[in-house]
Amino acid sequence: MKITGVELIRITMPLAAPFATSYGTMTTRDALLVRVVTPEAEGWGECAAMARPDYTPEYVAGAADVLRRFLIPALPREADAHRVGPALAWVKGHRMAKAALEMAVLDAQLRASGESFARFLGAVRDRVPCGVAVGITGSLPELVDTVGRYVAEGYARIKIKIKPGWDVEPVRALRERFGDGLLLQVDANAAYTLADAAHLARLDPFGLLLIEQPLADDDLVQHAELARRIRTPICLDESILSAEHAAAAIRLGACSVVNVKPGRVGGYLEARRIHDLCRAHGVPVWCGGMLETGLGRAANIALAALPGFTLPGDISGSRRYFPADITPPFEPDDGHLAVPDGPGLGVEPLPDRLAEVTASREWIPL
Ligand code: OSB
Ligand code: MG
Repeated sequence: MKITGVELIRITMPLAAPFATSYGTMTTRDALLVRVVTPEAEGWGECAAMARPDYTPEYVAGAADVLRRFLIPALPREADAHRVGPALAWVKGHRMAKAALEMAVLDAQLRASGESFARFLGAVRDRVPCGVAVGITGSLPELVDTVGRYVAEGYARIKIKIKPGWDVEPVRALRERFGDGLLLQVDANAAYTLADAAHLARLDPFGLLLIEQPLADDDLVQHAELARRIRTPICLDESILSAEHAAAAIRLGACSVVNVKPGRVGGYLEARRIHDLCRAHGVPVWCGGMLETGLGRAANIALAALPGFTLPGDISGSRRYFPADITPPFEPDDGHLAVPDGPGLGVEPLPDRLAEVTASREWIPL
């Protein structure tokens, strides 16, 4: 099955509500889609990069550039996802761009063979529990109100974004309103330093599932030290770019939980390796999110159905993100999403909807 060309599609999707983190506020999701074309089938990839290089160094326009300039020309002509990573390994970094290309090749390959992402990856469940990530709000009442609506909708686990000045009090407000039974975790997106250890220990009494990425991306040793000073389990997101990073973090005691984001680690194959490694070490993993469209969401749901994904992920219904998605929306039922079982991703963009949100398209023949 030969790849004849690759299309890069940039889209702009208004978010259902602004999403605020320790590093900034987003109101639209500017994303890059990759369409791989073969005579037998086409495949879709979604690049996790955001418009700005604020969560990780990659950003949409940079990802499009490295794809067109280096990654797509280096792609093996034969559509075989296992060959994509090795062929692109000489390019340093740019994992989100590489992941999007590998995802599109894998989708084309699986659509042609009739196999689903879930089956290919080794899923053991046909539905996954939904968690939801709640941004920093303007006030505590607004936070309690927002979380209350998600709890009423059946979300199994709540994650709130925190930053210095917005940490202990929001957690206290949620525990007071919803009790100790609520599965609650926090995500700092690297906003603290080790000097904040005593302050972060003030979260200990609240019985959080975990604190995600409290310190800087490169601070593995500091995270290990922090883990000795607080009781809340530490989960790493930004720090984990590969299975090697995960192995080092576990060995150092820098984390006891791992957030697996396929884009951040270079693709679904590397994500599965991290899952396998963590499972072998008894380290729970969960599937992170990057405000994906239905394409990335479909693949993430398949990944989250693997046996080591024992915690609910940042996998919410489509409407939590977008008033109108580019695929038919994923709608939770009883707080769960069904794992797609059609060939490949099992979903495709709705052509009219995709056209509405498309900012530019570029065809790159191979
Ligand atoms: O840190 O997990 C993060 C979104 C964009 C970039 C980074 C992160 C997030 C989220 C939202 O927390 C996850 C989601 O629901 O898609
Ligand atoms: Mg995170």
